[in-house]
Amino acid sequence: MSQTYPVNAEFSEKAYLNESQYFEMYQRSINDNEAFWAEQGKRVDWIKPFTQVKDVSYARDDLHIKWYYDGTLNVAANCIDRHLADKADQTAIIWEGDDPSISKNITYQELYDEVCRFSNVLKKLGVEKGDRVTLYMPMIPEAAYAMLACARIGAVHSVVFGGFSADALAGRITDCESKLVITADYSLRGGKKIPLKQNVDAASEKEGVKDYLESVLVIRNSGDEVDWNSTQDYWYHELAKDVSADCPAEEMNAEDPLFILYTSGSTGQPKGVLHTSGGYLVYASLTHQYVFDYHPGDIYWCTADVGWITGHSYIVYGPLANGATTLMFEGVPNYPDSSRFWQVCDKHKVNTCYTAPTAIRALMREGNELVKSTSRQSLTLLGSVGEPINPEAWQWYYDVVGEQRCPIVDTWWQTETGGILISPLPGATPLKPGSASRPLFGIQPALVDGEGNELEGAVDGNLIMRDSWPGQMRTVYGDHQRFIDTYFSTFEGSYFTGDGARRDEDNYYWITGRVDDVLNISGHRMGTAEIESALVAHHLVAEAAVVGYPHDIKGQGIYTFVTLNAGVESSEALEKELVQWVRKEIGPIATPDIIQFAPGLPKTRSGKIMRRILRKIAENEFSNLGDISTLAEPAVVDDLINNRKSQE
Ligand code: 6R9
Repeated sequence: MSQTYPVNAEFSEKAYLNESQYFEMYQRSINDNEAFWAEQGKRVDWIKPFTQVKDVSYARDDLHIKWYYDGTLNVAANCIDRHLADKADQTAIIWEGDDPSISKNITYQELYDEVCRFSNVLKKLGVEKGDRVTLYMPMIPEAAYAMLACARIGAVHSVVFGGFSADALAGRITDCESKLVITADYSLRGGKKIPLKQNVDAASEKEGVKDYLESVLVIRNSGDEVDWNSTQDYWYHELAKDVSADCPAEEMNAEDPLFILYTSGSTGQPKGVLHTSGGYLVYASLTHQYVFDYHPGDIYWCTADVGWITGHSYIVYGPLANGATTLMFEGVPNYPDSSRFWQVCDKHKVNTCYTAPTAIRALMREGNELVKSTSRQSLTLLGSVGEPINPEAWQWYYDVVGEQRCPIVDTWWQTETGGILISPLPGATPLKPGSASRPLFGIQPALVDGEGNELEGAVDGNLIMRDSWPGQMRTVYGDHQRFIDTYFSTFEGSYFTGDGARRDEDNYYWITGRVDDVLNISGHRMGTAEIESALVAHHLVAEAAVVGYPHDIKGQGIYTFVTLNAGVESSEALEKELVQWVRKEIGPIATPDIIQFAPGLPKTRSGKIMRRILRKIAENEFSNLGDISTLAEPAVVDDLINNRKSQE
């Protein structure tokens, strides 16, 4: 068992909450739930104050989740306008370019002007309240402007990660029927250019996209040439030339949609996770304040991309709702070299650095010298998100990066939860390396067995949530039944997270990973079914099965078993072709690490692929295959074992 680190006394002195204050506030949030959330609702400015706090039913035949639902507000006004009185000249966003010589500071006043201009450009293009707008953007300030501009005029943004392919983008445009895509000519990462506009062009040629897509708004970022379609494409800088830097903020109901964000599930099609306005903002603001113990003047940096939920809640909405200074980084951890993160910390005097285990592991592999070449004296708090952090990586982060001075908040949450649900509070929670520790306010985690029976004490089980919280997703866009089936059917009356967890004798939670067919590759969710359907779409592939296996840097790697059509010979060239094929179909994050050609896959007599067996083979655990007597053809297992490929 690893050691426990007591609460850092110096940190605790200055923190909002110490340990007993956390317990007291947590108890109140559970015992007097509505009163607690009514009070927290005041952290945002309402146009019409709410009188109703919560209307939630997790019952399958009447599933609904509503918070603050008779109140009205505008999210962008909460993130910008209300800070102008005392923070107009304070930096809202520090932007650090991919090129280390380029950065800029954007004050709250400048943010106001930019977002209003952007809003007016959207209006010029005919975007109205309730319309969906897809963003396919680099990590540049315009990504935040565009999100906030949508929020300002009541449009619903759907940010698609810039690393996704044209195909993946097309599917996400048609699913939510976007009439506008906002993109840039190119994005820049680690000195390499990614042709975003070209991908949008390719996406707009895909089936069904033109039924909805009317215009493409392009930010000039790299300045390189791009193809131009004069009936559809608009340069942002041209439209922005003659618009006003004032734009009224639309009055929105608390339950009006704020954004859609697609995420992988255990079936093929990504789900459009829908978040609404009031509750989401209250929750993002609350968690950002307490988990990062954010005080005015602190410089806060979350290294995520705005294409993921972490970027939404903890680069843009949470920090800006709190009037914080939030750093946005265009680049990657290892460019120009692997000290970049710490160089950025020194350059901008960053106090809080919130990143992912996969980045920590990759930097750890480069050794301590690069870290030690930087000062990092401004850092007081470190954070982790996206996947379980292994104790070795935690220890390195704590000892080497934070010099044992900075608490680490290991924050567990999901796209669906909108904000952090389980995490240490830096001034309140003794730390155990690898544990996300305790629930935040109003959060009631429980562990259940496969039948849904609640498990007590120190035990392993499926992680569920008993009650709602304001930041919870409200539905799957366009498919409420899928929302109910995915999250509220496995364990009646509770929200099922899809994760397994262990609770220890101190009531700390240790997330063990997904219990469904969702992989976690470098902290990014990838459904095995999505990769399988991409492979099967190749004309030489008959069948494919995808499982995860332990990977040193990425946490999990992608192991694919592929059966070719009869008469097709396997070859190294075909292997390479299939890898490229998946990258083109989904994007580089879905790149298979291993392709094993298999004449047959292990199946039950009813034809179901036995993934349990494939997982064991991928994990190199042949002695422990379990019962294979129910297989239609047990002999295929020997062939799979004999031809297992190992990680290079
Ligand atoms: C925020 C985010 C969600 C899945 C989640 C879990 C894993 C996230 C974690 C963690 C262990 C942590 N996960 N944070 N596992 N410890 N601190 O990552 O959202 O992309 O939707 O992924 O990531 O498996 O279910 P999302």
